Amino acid sequence: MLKEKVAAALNAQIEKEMYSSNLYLAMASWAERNGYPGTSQWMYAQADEERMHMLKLIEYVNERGGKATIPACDMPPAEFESVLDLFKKTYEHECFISESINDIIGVTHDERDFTTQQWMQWFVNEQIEEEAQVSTILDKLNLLGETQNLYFFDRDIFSDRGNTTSSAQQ
Ligand code: OFO
Repeated sequence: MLKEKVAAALNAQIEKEMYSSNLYLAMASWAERNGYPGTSQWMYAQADEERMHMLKLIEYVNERGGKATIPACDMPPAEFESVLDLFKKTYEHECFISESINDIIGVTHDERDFTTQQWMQWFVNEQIEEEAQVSTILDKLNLLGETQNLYFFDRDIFSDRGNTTSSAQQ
């Protein structure tokens, strides 16, 4: 049976994963409207991954005798400045999520819930991967520099996902 504080922390994370999914959907939609189909597909795929993270948490809370609640969610922004802005915000958001995952691990430690602590390791690894992946994309965008020839970046970006979606689908 999940302890109350652990269940509360996991439920708060469900909301964050839902927001992440909606944030990336908003980014996908912006990219689609602004002529970046590759970036848009990348963001749609990212939104799917975040939804999968949310489902993973819901299932775990219920399986362990807790009560997963489905929250209302803040509305993400609809407008962004540029493709670079999208990925800068993605990186910041992923760092925020990593902190949040660490906080949950702190709660599981305090509550001596070592089962959940171990289970959360999947999310720790996922965050390492996601931060690294977005940081690489930011490096590429920065290399393009001021002129930002985004045509080739956008054409190539979706193929980058090929190597990275697999762990989220486990
Ligand atoms: Fe982007 O990560 Fe969920 O957890």
